[in-house]
Amino acid sequence: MKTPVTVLGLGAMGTALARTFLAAGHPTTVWNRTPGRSPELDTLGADRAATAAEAIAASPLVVVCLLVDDTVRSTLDGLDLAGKTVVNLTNSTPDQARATAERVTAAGAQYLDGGIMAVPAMIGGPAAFIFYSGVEEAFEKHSGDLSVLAKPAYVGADAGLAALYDIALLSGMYGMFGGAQHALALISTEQVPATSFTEQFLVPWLTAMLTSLPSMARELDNGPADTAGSNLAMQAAAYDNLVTTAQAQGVDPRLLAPMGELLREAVAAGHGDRDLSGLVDLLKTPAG
Ligand code: FVH
Repeated sequence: MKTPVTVLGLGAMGTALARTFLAAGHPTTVWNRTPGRSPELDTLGADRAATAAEAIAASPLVVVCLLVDDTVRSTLDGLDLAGKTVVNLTNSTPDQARATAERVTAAGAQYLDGGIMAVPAMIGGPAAFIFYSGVEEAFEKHSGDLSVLAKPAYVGADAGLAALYDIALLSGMYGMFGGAQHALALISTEQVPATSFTEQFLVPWLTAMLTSLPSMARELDNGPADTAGSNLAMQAAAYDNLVTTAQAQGVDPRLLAPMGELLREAVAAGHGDRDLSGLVDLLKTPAG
């Protein structure tokens, strides 16, 4: 028999998680603050618990997927978690994850924090992965169960690490989307169709540029190397044209402008011969 699983939270993501556990044959108990959400799960065989406590009591493996950290706290605090493995897939900061780990551990459970790198439609599919951190024994015990949701990637015993990896990837994603939104705003000022511009030019260009990331990462690990013809002094000089063009076309440069400031700072600090990896150290400085 497959491990019985409880899913707390039936938002878009919790529903996808519960549906995927059910499809894989796990006896699945669900609970949601607002009763009756995602009725299709009943047809698929889910047991619906009336309270979070009842749902937790039903399974050794408890997966939590709520809106934010506060909701996890208010849902779990005071409940009997003895002997359970609690896997919290709610988006959290590293510090929030560590604090939840302490509370859940004090309540007698083993804790894993998780960062889902997928949208709900990707759950159970080949491109989805989930970072986990926390008690390694709990991960070893349940990685098979959790792998039905997405490829599991265990990143360490510090419960905050999965959130750090998750937020690092989300930060990269929002930077990429921010650049793309700006490009689309710019091009639409001349009535260029967004679809053809995106398919013919934006996606191929961004895809080509992404291939330079591993060499930048190697520089961070191994020290500066050849800039391959695109040094920061050149980029800082050209960047002014990005902001000036945005303003001339009536596009707000607020997503773009900070990068220009950073480039100028890097050149002023003597890093003009580096490539974009030279900005990473500059970003780390204020936080120490
Ligand atoms: N959906 C996505 O694309 C992303 C993908 C990556 C991971 N995130 C994170 O997953 C968490 C849940 O996201 P979601 O998409 O399921 O969010 P919603 O559809 O808005 O559902 C929210 C659930 O949280 C429940 N909830 C809200 N407040 C409370 C509370 N005070 N006490 C108990 N439960 C609460 C809500 O219940 P209800 O409103 O139906 O009663 C939903 O079950 C999230 O951390 C994402 O960042 C998703």
